[in-house]
Amino acid sequence: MGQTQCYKILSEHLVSGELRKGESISIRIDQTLTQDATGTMAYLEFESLGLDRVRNELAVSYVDHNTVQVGFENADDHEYLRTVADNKGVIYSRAGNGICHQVHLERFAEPGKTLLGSDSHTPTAGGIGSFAAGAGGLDVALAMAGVPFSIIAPRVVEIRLHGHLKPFVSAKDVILKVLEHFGVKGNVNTVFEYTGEGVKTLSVPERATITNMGAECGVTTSLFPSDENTRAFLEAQGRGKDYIPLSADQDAQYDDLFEIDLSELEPMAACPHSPGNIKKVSELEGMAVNQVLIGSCTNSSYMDLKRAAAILSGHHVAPSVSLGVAPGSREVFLMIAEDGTLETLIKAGARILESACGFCIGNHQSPGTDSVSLRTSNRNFYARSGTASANLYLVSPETAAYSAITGVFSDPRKSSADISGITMPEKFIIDDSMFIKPTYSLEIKRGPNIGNPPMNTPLPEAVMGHAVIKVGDKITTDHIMPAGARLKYRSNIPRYAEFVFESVDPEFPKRAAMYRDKGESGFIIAGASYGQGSSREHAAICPMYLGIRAVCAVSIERIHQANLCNFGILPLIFRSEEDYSRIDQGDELELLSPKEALKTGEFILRDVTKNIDIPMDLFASEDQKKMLLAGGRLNEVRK
Ligand code: MIC
Ligand code: SF4
Repeated sequence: MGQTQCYKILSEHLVSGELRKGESISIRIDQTLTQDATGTMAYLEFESLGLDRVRNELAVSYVDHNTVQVGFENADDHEYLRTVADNKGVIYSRAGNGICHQVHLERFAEPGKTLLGSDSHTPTAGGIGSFAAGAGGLDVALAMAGVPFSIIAPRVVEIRLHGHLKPFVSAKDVILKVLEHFGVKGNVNTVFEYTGEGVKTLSVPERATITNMGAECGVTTSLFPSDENTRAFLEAQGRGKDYIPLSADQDAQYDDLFEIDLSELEPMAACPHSPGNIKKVSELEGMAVNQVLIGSCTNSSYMDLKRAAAILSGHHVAPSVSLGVAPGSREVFLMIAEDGTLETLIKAGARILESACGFCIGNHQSPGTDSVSLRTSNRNFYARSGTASANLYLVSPETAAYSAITGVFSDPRKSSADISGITMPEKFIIDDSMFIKPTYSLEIKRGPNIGNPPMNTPLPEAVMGHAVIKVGDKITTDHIMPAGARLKYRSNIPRYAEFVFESVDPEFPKRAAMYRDKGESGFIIAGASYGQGSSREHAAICPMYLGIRAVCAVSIERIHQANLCNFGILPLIFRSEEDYSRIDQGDELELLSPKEALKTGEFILRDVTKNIDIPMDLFASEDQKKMLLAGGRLNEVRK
């Protein structure tokens, strides 16, 4: 039987386990990437392993998230990252060089390699045929130490593309269609593999838009084959030597099939407050728009900006709209500066933003009260933009640009612009001067805001306490640990912990700390798909710091489940979903014989207040069970 592309790469990298769907396996990681917001903790954790240098093939540290620098904290973080990278053998991509995923795709990602990144959008590199997954910082720190990465051998879903996109319909509309079909939950331990004739019509950056936002479905990664378009892209990047052809065998067997006729697609939008809440742009036409932002790791490539500029050319942004454009990388910035695209954007009234995550993570450009913001990014979670009452719609650069001119939600197919002549360049401007190669000579500098990674205590004999909070379905890591204005505390856990669940229940940290200080173990009660979204391990570390020992949920997303285990928090699942509604916030709870239960994975949660026993399951590998017993992975590896 033929192999899928996914299993070809996995079998090349298999270190332990049997490569069979559903089995726990570990794989060798070739490349790692970190970004500054998760990176400081990842390098602090790496330092605590006591190794003199990284052991994997390539490690890159990007600075792209915290570049606003209000106060000294971000600048200190950058200096720590620069010095620790030099000291430990990591390439440092300076602030200004661009967004990690876009830059990695341009300069480092390779077909057939494995890549682990401390950011959930690491699968962007799947657009070039790399098996690229997001993980918590500690998992990436361990991969840098040469420790294999554990995953569940995934089910592989074939997404077969036919036809070709019509003008003004774009790669973003493809992934929005995928999101409409698969939704944002229920796709754990799954890989999307794109096949079919339609694949050939998409360039590598277009493919990367699609694999980038596959993260919103919760899949482990998404993959495109490596073909002639991949070769052309790598050659245009001066990296022709990195090309290898790679695709699934003709007779590969998949677990599911979803077919898309690209020719029939139309512009789509993800509506508030979920990337899975999909409508056609034609259904939203006429709605007044206040803000349009083009950029982020999803849609900030050279071609994205060229197409947006072609639509804007000769027009001016509507008086009611603020238009911002953030090129995804310095390479893109140089390209648009050289060919006049930048001038077109400026003349159209665009505010040119730094080549960084910026608006996407709510760092700046928070929209006005109750306003409508159209963005080309990948997440429109509640309050992520910094304005809880705003309504965010995720759209293609074409829809964004055209709506910026009209001032209302508009179908870009009505634009009179000629975009037919816009094609991929044969050569990109290559300038690697913002990467700093390690010299192994600098002393590591830590500013006053940078603490040590906190450790948990081993699993106690009795886990007793209260349901400190009860939340509903689809709680994202943005709900748990806000970014935006709070990002600068990423290296300072006690301070950052003051903002856990800020947009849901601002009293949570005080309440949790009060129970913790009485010696109790805290419980979080949650609905389905708890912890979806980002890879930020702070969503486990900060609750841990506040005394949380167990999350009892209807379901938990993959990266967050791993982060909880890494920090000694039990990720427990209701055996019967209805039991979720039997527990109330404030109930007194106890896990019966937790150490014994850990062995079997079958727990009994006693609700002392209601006098009921609730069966819970722990779905964890043997390694994860050991971590949970030890109170987290750091306790284990430092033994
Ligand atoms: C995100 O898009 O949510 C982030 C910010 O890039 C996160 C990482 C983080 O929280 O630092 C992610 O996607 O993993
Ligand atoms: Fe940055 Fe946004 Fe991409 Fe996250 S999703 S890496 S914040 S651009």
